Amino acid sequence: MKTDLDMTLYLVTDSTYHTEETFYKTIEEACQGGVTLVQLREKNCGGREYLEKAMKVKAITDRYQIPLIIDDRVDVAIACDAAGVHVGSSEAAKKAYEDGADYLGVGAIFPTTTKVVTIRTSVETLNEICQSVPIPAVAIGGLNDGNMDILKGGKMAGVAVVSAIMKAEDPKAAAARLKEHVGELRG
Ligand code: TZP
Repeated sequence: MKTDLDMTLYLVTDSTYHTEETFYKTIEEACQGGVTLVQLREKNCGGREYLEKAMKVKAITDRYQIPLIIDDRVDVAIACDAAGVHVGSSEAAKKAYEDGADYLGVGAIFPTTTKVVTIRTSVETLNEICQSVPIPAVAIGGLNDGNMDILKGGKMAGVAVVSAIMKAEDPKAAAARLKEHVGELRG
């Protein structure tokens, strides 16, 4: 995986509440709004369909020079020349690092409406993790413009969101606002 990724505002996609058209449009607008990294996350897709989607998303992210990560499928990541693959791990942070993880997603910071098996994680735990492993950690889970102040002063490399962009009426504006907010959090 490329290791110099900018994780400031990390969009994790969710196609479940989108038509094909609005799905790609939302990703494109999020790129225009300033997301710094995109993960294609599909949980109900066969390999061929996943790759087709990955190629389409990659064509979009390439236009904005934004790296694309593929969730769970190394073969799809290689086939579409993605920047990396996201491998979910329920292991403790240190173990994931020792096993070779390049970065960690830590959460859920808040309850999430996205379909995912996760446990709540406090900001204190997030900060402890950030200090105990030398790889970047992004905060994830229920985060949006209205509640991310809770992360103020945190050592995370960035903030990852699904709904705050994928469900936004104006994904470009939402991404721009979120990115500015992450910048403020870091002071
Ligand atoms: N991993 C931990 S929480 C989560 C993932 C993929 C979902 C985050 O979604 P949302 O909509 O930003 O709460």
